[in-house]
Amino acid sequence: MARLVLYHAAPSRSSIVHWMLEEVGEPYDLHLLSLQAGENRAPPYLAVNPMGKVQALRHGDVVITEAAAICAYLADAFPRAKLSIPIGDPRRGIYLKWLFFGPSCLEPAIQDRAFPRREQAPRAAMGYGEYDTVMDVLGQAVAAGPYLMGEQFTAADVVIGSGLRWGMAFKLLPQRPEFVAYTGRLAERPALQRAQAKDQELAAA
Ligand SMILES: N[C@@H](CCC(=O)N[C@@H](CS)C(=O)NCC(=O)O)C(=O)O
Repeated sequence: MARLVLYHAAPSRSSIVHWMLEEVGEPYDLHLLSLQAGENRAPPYLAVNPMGKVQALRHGDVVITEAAAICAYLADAFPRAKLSIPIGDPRRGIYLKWLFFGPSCLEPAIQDRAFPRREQAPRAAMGYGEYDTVMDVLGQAVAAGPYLMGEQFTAADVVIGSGLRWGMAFKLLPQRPEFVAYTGRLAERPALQRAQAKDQELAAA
């Protein structure tokens, strides 16, 4: 079986895939990079991810980048973990919607809140529309629970859940009761707890 290697820096966005790998439950290695020392911009890592960003996942001969793509890949590659909605199941469309909603709507909305534009961009020109709509849509999506796809926890929860956790921690998202309840349920997952504990250890080292 080809080995899984996560190019990782703690704390950073690569904690998203770190959590996902814990959910998958297959053995993996961490290849640590120091962002402070600029290792992510040095030629050896640029050969892995020319974007110079963590994260990247190596699986045998294949390298995958972009958190949501990696989570989708892992969910499909290891179906035993039941983190994907399989091809042929009509609910897969909804699952894919949430996987893509993370990087195309939630993250840009958070980033624009963190780094406001000098001029308000026209709603029609913004892929995510506007911040409040993104919050309302997500609030509704996580209200019923326990997870985005109902009873089944999936890779989409890792992507959206990570965005909500991060945004709330940095006070860039409102403490809506639905968000608090949903991220509270996620925080109870042993896989997330393991990844977090390891990341805290790495950050302190
Ligand atoms: N779209 C990328 C975003 C990755 C990203 O922005 N990573 C940050 C860490 S949170 C990074 O590598 N920053 C270092 C830099 O750009 O120099 C993904 O989903 O993996």
